[in-house]
Amino acid sequence: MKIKKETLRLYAITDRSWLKEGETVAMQVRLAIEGGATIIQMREKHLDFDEKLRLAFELKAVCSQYGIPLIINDSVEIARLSGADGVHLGQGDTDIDEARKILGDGKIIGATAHNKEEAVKAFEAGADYLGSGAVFPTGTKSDTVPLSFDELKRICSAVEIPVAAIGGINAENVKRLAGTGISGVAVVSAVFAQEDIRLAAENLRKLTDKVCMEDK
Ligand code: TZP
Ligand code: MG
Repeated sequence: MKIKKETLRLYAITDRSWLKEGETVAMQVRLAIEGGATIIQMREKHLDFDEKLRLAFELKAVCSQYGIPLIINDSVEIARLSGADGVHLGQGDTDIDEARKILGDGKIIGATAHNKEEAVKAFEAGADYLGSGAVFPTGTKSDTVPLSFDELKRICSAVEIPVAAIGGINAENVKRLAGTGISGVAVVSAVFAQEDIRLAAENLRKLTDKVCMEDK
């Protein structure tokens, strides 16, 4: 499904390791959306299939209340069964055309692209958006490879779908992405690890809006 650039503006990715006492992922997602997250990804690597499915249903209900799309990381099957809005596929996950056959044209398929070649391949295979990084060092994912701003620029100009930068992005460094052509930023810790999730999302959304508007 074609998505607007603005939909990718502040892409908040869940991580239950940041839950405070008495807090649930659904509560965190609600705060992120109220602060200005424009799209949510459920990324819970350590849950088993049934737990992931249960959480996906719960998050879908929250996201639907606000009209915000819910994307499932890695699993086409969880995306399909939960009625989520789409799936995000890494280079090692299901092929994009296979995912499209299962989910249909009405769903969003996002893909990871580490360079221009992967970006063009994913675009031609029918991806609706790209996630590209890591643009900054991150403690959230251990196996990231640095992505230069120049390569990010090449990725953005090579495809006709929106691109979100990912990896170590926060309120202090987001400005440095101006001029790359990104449509938004995808973050875990800059939103979900913060004391006040709603305020953190609101602040990062404002800063990211500025970065992306300047590029227009
Ligand atoms: N993929 C590339 S970097 C990354 C993922 C999932 C982690 C992003 O997390 P953070 O906390 O925003 O650096
Ligand atoms: Mg994956």
